[in-house]
Amino acid sequence: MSQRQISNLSSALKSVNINNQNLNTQQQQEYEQHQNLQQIQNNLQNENNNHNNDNNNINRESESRITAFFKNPPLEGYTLFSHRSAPNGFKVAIVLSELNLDYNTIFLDFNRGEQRAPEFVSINPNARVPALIDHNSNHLSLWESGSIILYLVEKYSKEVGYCPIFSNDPNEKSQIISWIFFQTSGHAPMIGQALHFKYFHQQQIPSAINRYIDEVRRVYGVLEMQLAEKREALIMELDVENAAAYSSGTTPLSQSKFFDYPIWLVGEHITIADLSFVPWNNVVDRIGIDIKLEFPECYKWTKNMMRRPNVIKALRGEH
Ligand SMILES: N[C@@H](CCC(=O)N[C@@H](CS)C(=O)NCC(=O)O)C(=O)O
Repeated sequence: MSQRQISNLSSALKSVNINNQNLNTQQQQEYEQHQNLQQIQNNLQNENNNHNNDNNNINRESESRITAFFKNPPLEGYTLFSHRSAPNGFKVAIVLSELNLDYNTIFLDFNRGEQRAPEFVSINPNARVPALIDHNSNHLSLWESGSIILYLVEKYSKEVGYCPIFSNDPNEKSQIISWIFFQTSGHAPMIGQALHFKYFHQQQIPSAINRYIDEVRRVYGVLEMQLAEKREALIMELDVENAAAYSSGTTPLSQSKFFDYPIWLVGEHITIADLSFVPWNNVVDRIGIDIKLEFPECYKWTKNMMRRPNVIKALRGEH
Protein backbone atom coordinates (compact mmCIF):
# COMPACT_ATOMS: atom_id res chain seq x y z
CA MET A 1 0.00 0.00 0.00
CA SER A 2 1.29 3.45 -0.85
CA GLN A 3 2.75 5.64 1.92
CA ARG A 4 1.52 8.81 0.16
CA GLN A 5 -0.13 11.23 2.52
CA ILE A 6 -3.82 11.00 1.81
CA SER A 7 -5.39 12.74 4.75
CA ASN A 8 -4.31 16.08 6.11
CA LEU A 9 -4.52 14.51 9.53
CA SER A 10 -1.78 12.08 8.68
CA SER A 11 0.98 14.65 9.07
CA ALA A 12 0.21 14.79 12.79
CA LEU A 13 0.77 11.07 12.91
CA LYS A 14 4.44 11.38 12.29
CA SER A 15 4.96 12.85 15.74
CA VAL A 16 4.14 9.46 17.19
CA ASN A 17 4.91 7.35 14.15
CA ILE A 18 6.10 3.89 15.13
CA ASN A 19 9.07 4.49 12.83
CA ASN A 20 10.19 7.50 14.82
CA GLN A 21 10.61 5.89 18.17
CA ASN A 22 14.40 6.14 18.02
CA LEU A 23 14.47 9.92 17.90
CA ASN A 24 15.82 11.58 21.04
CA THR A 25 13.49 13.87 22.97
CA GLN A 26 14.74 17.11 21.49
CA GLN A 27 14.66 15.76 17.93
CA GLN A 28 11.20 14.41 18.64
CA GLN A 29 9.96 17.78 19.88
CA GLU A 30 11.41 19.64 16.90
CA TYR A 31 9.90 17.07 14.59
CA GLU A 32 6.50 17.37 16.26
CA GLN A 33 6.56 21.16 16.05
CA HIS A 34 7.44 21.03 12.38
CA GLN A 35 4.73 18.49 11.65
CA ASN A 36 2.10 20.35 13.65
CA LEU A 37 2.88 23.55 11.79
CA GLN A 38 2.67 21.78 8.48
CA GLN A 39 -0.64 20.25 9.46
CA ILE A 40 -2.07 23.63 10.43
CA GLN A 41 -0.97 25.07 7.10
CA ASN A 42 -2.41 22.17 5.12
CA ASN A 43 -5.70 22.33 6.92
CA LEU A 44 -6.00 26.09 6.67
CA GLN A 45 -5.23 25.97 2.98
CA ASN A 46 -7.94 23.38 2.53
CA GLU A 47 -10.49 25.27 4.56
CA ASN A 48 -9.73 28.45 2.64
CA ASN A 49 -10.22 26.63 -0.64
CA ASN A 50 -13.55 25.31 0.62
CA HIS A 51 -14.76 28.69 1.75
CA ASN A 52 -13.68 30.50 -1.38
CA ASN A 53 -15.68 28.24 -3.59
CA ASP A 54 -19.21 28.52 -4.75
CA ASN A 55 -20.63 25.50 -3.00
CA ASN A 56 -24.03 25.85 -4.57
CA ASN A 57 -22.78 24.54 -7.89
CA ILE A 58 -22.58 20.81 -8.19
CA ASN A 59 -20.77 20.48 -11.47
CA ARG A 60 -21.52 17.77 -13.99
CA GLU A 61 -18.30 15.85 -13.41
CA SER A 62 -18.81 15.40 -9.63
CA GLU A 63 -22.50 14.70 -10.06
CA SER A 64 -21.71 11.89 -12.45
CA ARG A 65 -19.11 10.42 -10.07
CA ILE A 66 -21.66 10.15 -7.27
CA THR A 67 -24.48 9.11 -9.62
CA ALA A 68 -22.29 6.41 -11.14
CA PHE A 69 -21.50 4.99 -7.71
CA PHE A 70 -25.16 4.78 -6.72
CA LYS A 71 -26.15 3.22 -10.04
CA ASN A 72 -23.63 0.48 -9.63
CA PRO A 73 -22.74 0.00 -5.96
CA PRO A 74 -20.34 -2.67 -4.72
CA LEU A 75 -21.99 -5.97 -3.79
CA GLU A 76 -20.20 -6.44 -0.48
CA GLY A 77 -18.22 -4.65 2.19
CA TYR A 78 -18.75 -1.07 3.29
CA THR A 79 -18.46 2.29 1.56
CA LEU A 80 -17.46 5.20 3.75
CA PHE A 81 -18.19 8.73 2.55
CA SER A 82 -15.67 11.06 4.09
CA HIS A 83 -13.51 14.08 3.41
CA ARG A 84 -9.74 14.42 3.62
CA SER A 85 -9.93 17.08 6.34
CA ALA A 86 -12.92 15.72 8.25
CA PRO A 87 -12.15 14.40 11.73
CA ASN A 88 -15.67 12.94 11.98
CA GLY A 89 -15.02 10.81 8.91
CA PHE A 90 -11.72 9.53 10.29
CA LYS A 91 -13.49 8.44 13.48
CA VAL A 92 -15.45 5.90 11.45
CA ALA A 93 -12.39 4.89 9.38
CA ILE A 94 -10.52 4.10 12.61
CA VAL A 95 -13.29 1.76 13.80
CA LEU A 96 -13.53 0.01 10.41
CA SER A 97 -9.79 -0.40 10.38
CA GLU A 98 -9.55 -1.63 14.00
CA LEU A 99 -12.16 -4.29 13.21
CA ASN A 100 -10.41 -5.25 9.96
CA LEU A 101 -13.62 -4.75 8.03
CA ASP A 102 -13.60 -4.60 4.27
CA TYR A 103 -14.29 -1.02 3.22
CA ASN A 104 -13.66 1.62 0.61
CA THR A 105 -13.62 5.35 1.09
CA ILE A 106 -15.06 7.97 -1.18
CA PHE A 107 -13.57 11.31 -0.19
CA LEU A 108 -16.19 13.85 -1.19
CA ASP A 109 -15.12 17.09 -2.81
CA PHE A 110 -16.78 19.88 -0.82
CA ASN A 111 -15.50 22.45 -3.33
CA ARG A 112 -17.79 20.88 -5.88
CA GLY A 113 -20.66 20.53 -3.42
CA GLU A 114 -20.64 16.73 -3.71
CA GLN A 115 -22.10 16.50 -0.21
CA ARG A 116 -25.27 18.05 -1.64
CA ALA A 117 -25.62 15.64 -4.55
CA PRO A 118 -29.20 14.26 -4.36
CA GLU A 119 -28.02 10.64 -4.11
CA PHE A 120 -25.79 11.52 -1.17
CA VAL A 121 -28.54 13.50 0.56
CA SER A 122 -30.80 10.48 0.13
CA ILE A 123 -28.46 8.53 2.43
CA ASN A 124 -27.60 11.44 4.73
CA PRO A 125 -30.35 14.07 5.01
CA ASN A 126 -27.87 16.29 6.89
CA ALA A 127 -25.62 16.45 3.78
CA ARG A 128 -22.44 15.99 5.80
CA VAL A 129 -19.78 13.37 6.20
CA PRO A 130 -19.46 10.71 7.41
CA ALA A 131 -22.05 8.40 5.93
CA LEU A 132 -21.67 4.67 5.54
CA ILE A 133 -23.29 2.06 3.34
CA ASP A 134 -23.33 -1.56 4.51
CA HIS A 135 -23.50 -3.44 1.21
CA ASN A 136 -23.76 -6.77 3.05
CA SER A 137 -27.03 -5.66 4.66
CA ASN A 138 -28.95 -4.76 1.53
CA HIS A 139 -27.03 -1.48 1.10
CA LEU A 140 -28.24 -0.17 4.44
CA SER A 141 -27.21 3.45 4.81
CA LEU A 142 -26.11 5.08 8.06
CA TRP A 143 -25.25 8.62 9.04
CA GLU A 144 -24.00 10.53 12.10
CA SER A 145 -20.57 9.34 13.20
CA GLY A 146 -21.64 8.20 16.68
CA SER A 147 -24.51 6.18 15.34
CA ILE A 148 -22.36 4.59 12.62
CA ILE A 149 -19.70 3.56 15.13
CA LEU A 150 -22.29 2.01 17.44
CA TYR A 151 -23.85 0.13 14.52
CA LEU A 152 -20.47 -1.33 13.57
CA VAL A 153 -19.55 -2.59 17.03
CA GLU A 154 -23.07 -3.90 17.76
CA LYS A 155 -23.10 -5.79 14.47
CA TYR A 156 -19.61 -7.17 15.05
CA SER A 157 -20.53 -8.25 18.59
CA LYS A 158 -23.63 -10.02 17.34
CA GLU A 159 -21.78 -11.83 14.55
CA VAL A 160 -18.62 -12.77 16.44
CA GLY A 161 -19.95 -12.88 19.99
CA TYR A 162 -17.47 -10.30 21.22
CA CYS A 163 -16.08 -7.04 19.90
CA PRO A 164 -12.51 -6.11 20.96
CA ILE A 165 -13.30 -2.38 21.04
CA PHE A 166 -16.71 -2.60 22.72
CA SER A 167 -18.07 -4.49 25.70
CA ASN A 168 -20.73 -7.08 26.41
CA ASP A 169 -21.08 -5.85 29.97
CA PRO A 170 -24.23 -3.68 30.24
CA ASN A 171 -22.65 -1.23 32.71
CA GLU A 172 -19.54 -0.74 30.61
CA LYS A 173 -21.64 -0.48 27.49
CA SER A 174 -23.70 2.36 28.93
CA GLN A 175 -20.53 4.18 29.99
CA ILE A 176 -19.04 3.78 26.51
CA ILE A 177 -22.19 5.18 24.95
CA SER A 178 -22.12 8.16 27.33
CA TRP A 179 -18.57 9.01 26.22
CA ILE A 180 -19.57 8.66 22.56
CA PHE A 181 -22.46 11.09 23.07
CA PHE A 182 -20.17 13.44 24.95
CA GLN A 183 -17.68 13.30 22.07
CA THR A 184 -20.25 13.93 19.35
CA SER A 185 -22.30 16.57 21.18
CA GLY A 186 -19.66 18.33 23.29
CA HIS A 187 -16.14 17.71 22.10
CA ALA A 188 -16.39 17.83 18.28
CA PRO A 189 -18.85 20.74 17.95
CA MET A 190 -17.00 22.96 20.42
CA ILE A 191 -13.69 22.48 18.59
CA GLY A 192 -15.52 23.02 15.28
CA GLN A 193 -17.01 26.30 16.48
CA ALA A 194 -13.73 27.47 18.00
CA LEU A 195 -12.01 26.83 14.65
CA HIS A 196 -14.77 28.61 12.78
CA PHE A 197 -14.71 31.74 14.92
CA LYS A 198 -10.92 31.84 15.06
CA TYR A 199 -10.26 31.37 11.35
CA PHE A 200 -13.33 31.66 9.13
CA HIS A 201 -16.01 33.92 10.56
CA GLN A 202 -16.35 37.15 8.57
CA GLN A 203 -15.80 39.20 11.71
CA GLN A 204 -13.32 38.64 14.53
CA ILE A 205 -15.46 38.32 17.67
CA PRO A 206 -13.09 37.75 20.59
CA SER A 207 -15.89 36.89 23.02
CA ALA A 208 -17.11 34.11 20.71
CA ILE A 209 -13.60 32.79 20.11
CA ASN A 210 -12.92 32.77 23.85
CA ARG A 211 -16.25 31.22 24.67
CA TYR A 212 -15.59 28.18 22.44
CA ILE A 213 -11.94 27.81 23.37
CA ASP A 214 -12.88 27.92 27.06
CA GLU A 215 -15.53 25.30 26.41
CA VAL A 216 -13.00 23.04 24.66
CA ARG A 217 -10.69 23.45 27.67
CA ARG A 218 -13.57 22.51 29.97
CA VAL A 219 -14.24 19.38 27.90
CA TYR A 220 -10.56 18.37 28.08
CA GLY A 221 -10.73 18.99 31.82
CA VAL A 222 -13.50 16.38 32.04
CA LEU A 223 -11.43 13.87 30.05
CA GLU A 224 -8.29 14.63 32.06
CA MET A 225 -10.12 14.05 35.33
CA GLN A 226 -11.49 10.70 34.18
CA LEU A 227 -8.11 9.53 32.93
CA ALA A 228 -6.30 10.78 36.07
CA GLU A 229 -8.73 8.81 38.22
CA LYS A 230 -8.18 5.72 36.11
CA ARG A 231 -4.39 6.27 36.37
CA GLU A 232 -4.54 6.51 40.16
CA ALA A 233 -6.69 3.40 40.46
CA LEU A 234 -4.37 1.46 38.17
CA ILE A 235 -1.23 2.48 40.07
CA MET A 236 -2.80 1.62 43.42
CA GLU A 237 -3.76 -1.78 42.08
CA LEU A 238 -0.53 -2.69 40.29
CA ASP A 239 2.16 -0.85 42.23
CA VAL A 240 1.19 -2.47 45.52
CA GLU A 241 4.50 -2.06 47.36
CA ASN A 242 4.45 1.74 46.89
CA ALA A 243 0.69 2.30 47.26
CA ALA A 244 0.95 3.59 50.85
CA ALA A 245 3.59 6.17 49.87
CA TYR A 246 1.42 7.40 46.98
CA SER A 247 -1.67 7.58 49.24
CA SER A 248 0.10 9.57 51.92
CA GLY A 249 1.55 11.92 49.29
CA THR A 250 5.19 11.30 50.24
CA THR A 251 5.88 9.94 46.73
CA PRO A 252 4.23 11.47 43.66
CA LEU A 253 2.33 9.13 41.35
CA SER A 254 4.63 10.23 38.54
CA GLN A 255 7.37 8.10 40.14
CA SER A 256 5.44 4.92 39.48
CA LYS A 257 6.59 2.64 36.70
CA PHE A 258 2.93 2.49 35.68
CA PHE A 259 2.71 6.24 35.10
CA ASP A 260 2.85 5.84 31.32
CA TYR A 261 1.03 2.54 31.20
CA PRO A 262 -1.99 2.76 28.84
CA ILE A 263 -5.29 3.62 30.50
CA TRP A 264 -8.74 3.92 28.94
CA LEU A 265 -11.91 5.86 29.60
CA VAL A 266 -14.00 2.77 30.33
CA GLY A 267 -12.89 -0.60 31.70
CA GLU A 268 -9.47 -2.09 31.13
CA HIS A 269 -9.07 -2.02 27.39
CA ILE A 270 -9.39 0.42 24.54
CA THR A 271 -12.90 0.94 23.22
CA ILE A 272 -14.74 3.15 20.75
CA ALA A 273 -15.12 5.60 23.65
CA ASP A 274 -11.39 6.32 23.41
CA LEU A 275 -10.95 5.97 19.66
CA SER A 276 -13.69 8.46 18.82
CA PHE A 277 -11.61 11.30 20.30
CA VAL A 278 -8.41 10.66 18.32
CA PRO A 279 -8.92 12.65 15.09
CA TRP A 280 -10.14 15.76 16.92
CA ASN A 281 -7.26 15.59 19.41
CA ASN A 282 -5.00 16.09 16.40
CA VAL A 283 -6.45 19.46 15.43
CA VAL A 284 -6.90 21.07 18.82
CA ASP A 285 -3.49 22.76 18.71
CA ARG A 286 -4.90 25.04 16.02
CA ILE A 287 -7.00 26.81 18.62
CA GLY A 288 -3.97 27.29 20.82
CA ILE A 289 -4.46 24.39 23.21
CA ASP A 290 -1.30 22.42 23.90
CA ILE A 291 -2.57 19.07 25.12
CA LYS A 292 0.89 17.90 26.14
CA LEU A 293 1.33 20.86 28.44
CA GLU A 294 -2.19 21.39 29.70
CA PHE A 295 -3.68 17.89 29.79
CA PRO A 296 -0.85 15.37 30.25
CA GLU A 297 -3.04 12.30 30.70
CA CYS A 298 -4.96 13.18 27.52
CA TYR A 299 -1.63 13.53 25.74
CA LYS A 300 -0.37 10.09 26.82
CA TRP A 301 -3.76 8.58 26.00
CA THR A 302 -3.73 10.08 22.48
CA LYS A 303 -0.17 8.99 21.89
CA ASN A 304 -0.96 5.44 22.91
CA MET A 305 -3.80 5.36 20.40
CA MET A 306 -1.78 6.99 17.63
CA ARG A 307 0.77 4.19 17.86
CA ARG A 308 -1.76 1.57 16.86
CA PRO A 309 -1.12 0.30 13.32
CA ASN A 310 -4.82 0.29 12.45
CA VAL A 311 -5.27 3.86 13.65
CA ILE A 312 -2.25 4.92 11.57
CA LYS A 313 -3.65 3.14 8.51
CA ALA A 314 -7.05 4.79 8.90
CA LEU A 315 -5.63 8.28 9.36
CA ARG A 316 -3.46 7.79 6.28
CA GLY A 317 -6.50 6.82 4.27
CA GLU A 318 -5.11 3.33 3.68
CA HIS A 319 -7.30 0.24 3.59
N1 LIG B 1 -22.71 15.35 13.93
C1 LIG B 1 -22.15 15.00 12.67
C2 LIG B 1 -21.26 16.11 12.17
C3 LIG B 1 -20.85 15.93 10.74
C4 LIG B 1 -20.05 17.11 10.21
O1 LIG B 1 -20.22 18.24 10.67
N2 LIG B 1 -19.19 16.83 9.23
C5 LIG B 1 -18.41 17.88 8.58
C6 LIG B 1 -16.97 17.41 8.42
S1 LIG B 1 -16.18 16.97 9.96
C7 LIG B 1 -18.97 18.15 7.19
O2 LIG B 1 -19.42 17.24 6.53
N3 LIG B 1 -18.94 19.39 6.72
C8 LIG B 1 -19.38 19.70 5.38
C9 LIG B 1 -20.19 20.94 5.28
O3 LIG B 1 -20.23 21.68 6.28
O4 LIG B 1 -20.77 21.16 4.22
C10 LIG B 1 -21.37 13.67 12.82
O5 LIG B 1 -20.78 13.46 13.88
O6 LIG B 1 -21.38 12.86 11.88
